[in-house]
Amino acid sequence: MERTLILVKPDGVQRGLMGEIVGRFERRGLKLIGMKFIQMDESLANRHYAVHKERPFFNDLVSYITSGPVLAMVWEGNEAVAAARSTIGATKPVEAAPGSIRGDFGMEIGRNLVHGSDSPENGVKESNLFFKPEELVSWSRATESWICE
Ligand code: IDP
Ligand code: MG
Repeated sequence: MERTLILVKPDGVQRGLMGEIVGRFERRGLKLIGMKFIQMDESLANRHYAVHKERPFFNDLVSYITSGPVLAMVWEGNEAVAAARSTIGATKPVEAAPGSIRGDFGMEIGRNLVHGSDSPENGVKESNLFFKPEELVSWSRATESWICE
């Protein structure tokens, strides 16, 4: 079972797209195990985007992600990382497939609405960066056998 950390970034929150975005993961069949609405500070942003530290867009990225509240979530499922990334779409919204979140709502890479972990290892690491163990909920979904054989 994999976990992925999903963020509705500040542009998604400001544009009133939280419900739309949550609904897409929910309808896909991923299972929500944690959710909180937070203002990221610079220290959390630096840790979350540490792999991008040397990139020319790093400072803009930190400003963007800390510019307003984000909706942070952990979603669980078989191959949850790949499933979430295909629901999110390509990093550059103009190249993202129509039907994906970025392909339906985005125009620019610096306003691409959503974050999703890029590997199962990072799914666990990033979930632990945003959530304490007691903030994640273990629950049985009544529809489970209709989503997974
Ligand atoms: P991902 O979000 O699709 O995994 P990454 O390559 O991990 O994409 O980049 C992290 C975030 O950094 C992107 O979602 C985007 O917000 C931002 N970013 C990536 N490349 C650029 C760029 O060339 N210019 C501006 N922002 C960028
Ligand atoms: Mg990434």
